[in-house]
Amino acid sequence: MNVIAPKDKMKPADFASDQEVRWCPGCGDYAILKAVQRTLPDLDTPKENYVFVSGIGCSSRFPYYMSTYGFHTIHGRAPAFATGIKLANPELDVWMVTGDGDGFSIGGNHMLHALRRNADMQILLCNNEIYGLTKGQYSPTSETGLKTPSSPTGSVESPLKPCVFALGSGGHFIARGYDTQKTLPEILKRAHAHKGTSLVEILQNCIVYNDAVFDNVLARDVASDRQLHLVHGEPMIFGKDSDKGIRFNPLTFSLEVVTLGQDGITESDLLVHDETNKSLASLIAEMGGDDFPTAFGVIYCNPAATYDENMTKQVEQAKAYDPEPSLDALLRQGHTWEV
Ligand SMILES: Cc1ncc(C[n+]2csc(CCOP(=O)(O)OP(=O)(O)O)c2C)c(N)n1
Ligand code: SF4
Repeated sequence: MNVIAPKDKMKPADFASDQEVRWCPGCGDYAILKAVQRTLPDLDTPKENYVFVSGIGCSSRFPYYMSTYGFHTIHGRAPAFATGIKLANPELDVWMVTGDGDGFSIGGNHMLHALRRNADMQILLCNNEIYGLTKGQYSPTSETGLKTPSSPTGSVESPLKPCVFALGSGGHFIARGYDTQKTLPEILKRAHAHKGTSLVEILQNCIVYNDAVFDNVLARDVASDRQLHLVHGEPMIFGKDSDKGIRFNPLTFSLEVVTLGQDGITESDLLVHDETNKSLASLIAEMGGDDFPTAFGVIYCNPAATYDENMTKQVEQAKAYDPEPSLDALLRQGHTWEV
């Protein structure tokens, strides 16, 4: 009897290419790259089926550094390439990597339709709230008042919130993490397990043009009070003494931060995370700023039929209806006329 030896499990190093990484020393993109390389060996995809697709920006150099198939495409148009790749060969495991400028400025419209269509792929949004590659102009996610070469007296725009945008666009999987987060691979695995378009916003430090912009949420001394790590089915508790929580106030139809033990408040008063609840997801996606912690983890997960499934089905139906279609006949049907 022939025994087939089990294939050795891939290692993170197997996904690192031989290209010299050209990000600035200390850039958050390094940690994101490592997190992705740590994630892939645990997935059930054959190595040759991975495809990384990006637009233009520092973060969009990602495919060069992965030892997988990849496309470094044009500014803002990665969703169109990624969708086309998935439709042409649904066996492929498509990962799109983009920045806040690439994905939400020039690429905002394409991003909207990718989320709405729901082809099965992962979108990793490296959000550093700035244009890194073009030397620090403000981006759609930059804070109001940010002074940059293109907003010398401060941006007067209100920042776009990627997770809120994704929910509004009809996205079915929306999560948030940050570059140096130890559990980022777990979030990426959940995104991968979801059948449909998954958007993962990853807060990413640009050490050169927007350094420490997330320190009010991520710095060690404030982290436990400024971060809420979501667990489906668990009450929303945070704070360094695990004594703070999120409650829904039905009178104001809004969330509020409460302290356990104060005014008779107990754990049973707190909201329990339900990642399938879209109304709850939109309240959680908005959290942050001075009054609320920022939510990390899976904000929304509610699978639906995917674009690639629907399209494959439609093609099969069309073939069954007419096994020998003629393009010429198709062009000549209906209203045609001689000029
Ligand atoms: C059509 C077009 N317009 C503008 C540019 C210039 N450009 C290249 S990258 C970029 C912004 C990148 O910012 P972001 O997506 O946030 O990525 P980061 O570099 O911060 O990772 C711009 C405006 C371009 N390459 N092509
Ligand atoms: S400019 Fe910013 S985003 Fe670009 S490589 Fe340098 S640190 Fe990273």
